[in-house]
Amino acid sequence: MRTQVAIIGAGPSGLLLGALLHKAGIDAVILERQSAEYVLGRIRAGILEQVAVDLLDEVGAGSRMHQEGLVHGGIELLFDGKRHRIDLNHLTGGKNVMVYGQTEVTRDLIEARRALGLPTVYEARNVAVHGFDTTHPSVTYEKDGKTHEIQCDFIAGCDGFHGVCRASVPRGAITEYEKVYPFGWLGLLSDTPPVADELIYINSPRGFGLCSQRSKTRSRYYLQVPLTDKVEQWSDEAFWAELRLRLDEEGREKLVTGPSLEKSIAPLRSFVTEPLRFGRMFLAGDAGHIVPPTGAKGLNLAATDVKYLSQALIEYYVEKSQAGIDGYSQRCLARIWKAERFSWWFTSLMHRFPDDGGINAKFQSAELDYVLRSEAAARTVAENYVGLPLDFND
Ligand code: RFL
Ligand code: PHB
Repeated sequence: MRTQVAIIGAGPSGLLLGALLHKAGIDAVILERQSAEYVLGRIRAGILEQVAVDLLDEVGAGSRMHQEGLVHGGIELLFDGKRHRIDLNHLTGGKNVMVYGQTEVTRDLIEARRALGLPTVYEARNVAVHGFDTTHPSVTYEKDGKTHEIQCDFIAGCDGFHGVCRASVPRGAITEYEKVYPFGWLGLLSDTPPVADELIYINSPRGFGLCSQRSKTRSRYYLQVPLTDKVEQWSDEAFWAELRLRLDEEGREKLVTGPSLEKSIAPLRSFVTEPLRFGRMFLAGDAGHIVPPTGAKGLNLAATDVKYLSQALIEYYVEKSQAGIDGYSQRCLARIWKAERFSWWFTSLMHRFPDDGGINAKFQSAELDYVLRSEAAARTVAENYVGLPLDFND
């Protein structure tokens, strides 16, 4: 079998790349290790920047998002039992974010791809990438007991943090920057109305908390927990009790609890791979970088990586120019490092750091006070939270 671009991974980055390439008349096949049901069962991101909203519209997969998504013009920061609103809309001259779950984004992209009859191979085992340092790369995989081979012009590594593409690059050709945080997030999804209209990011002496949502009737909450905690140790009752302790009085009164639909613990890390291009293979999304979720940037960065990659490939096929491909890494990394910086800063502002003698809490109070008193500082937070423009670094 032959295609122009072999895409590894059918998460949001692989699916969106497939859609952008199709729109430009470029053929692609997507190989995914899991089943579609498994991919849709992973509960992850909840916030889309305008840039990501625009990309879903661009590929014609945005209509349900506009019907069911919730537009938010602000977020709340809860410190010392008091809420402080960051007016995203006012501070950015009219920009907002969209509350629409990654599960739904993925579902819409899968549906759009199915409707167009575009090829996705689910449950592709032992995917391996070959010859990406030559002009004729290929990909092999196993399915139904047979080995298959796809010849291609390019390989797009959209296979997430634990994927095969980054792992296939010779160690000497890659630099990885990593910071692992000494805590994780325990998340709980429930069919209960959200505790507030907007998201509440909580800095409490007991640790960070986040009140997020998926709709008017479905909530997503997170608690900072030690890395040693196991999800089985946390009954739903224990989760709700701890969240109550981290909330303010109004939150405690309004919190509606219920059985969890899903509960999981995610570690927090900042991670960037340089470069993101290795001959004819590109890394995009979580395959190339991870942000701690505090800034809600992971899915959005995945979307902008593949926008840049699609532009580079379109330049190659339509304008017969290598320039976009040559500039891909640098263009993505300029955006990625800014999102990494913001996510690290917001994580540092909001979490309890173990064994620090209390100095971080003092830095955090001073930082918050500054953000609340200086409109320039608040605008910096808002501008980054809603997402920098796509051409910010060009
Ligand atoms: P994904 O979603 O991990 O998809 C990669 C796909 O590749 C497949 N795969 C393979 N396929 C074939 N062969 C192999 N060898 C393969 N190895 C892996 C996998 O099965 C998978 O289907 O990466 P992608 O597409 O780059 O998307 C990235 C996003 O998923 C991620 O950045 C976000 O979820 C991060 N994130 C958030 N991002 C936001 O923008 N806003 C948020 O509010 C937000 N909240 C979050 C988050 C991530 C979280 N966790 C659990 C990490 C909250 C949490 C708790
Ligand atoms: C979520 O709803 O899952 C979510 C929202 C905001 C974040 C992280 C996760 O910063």
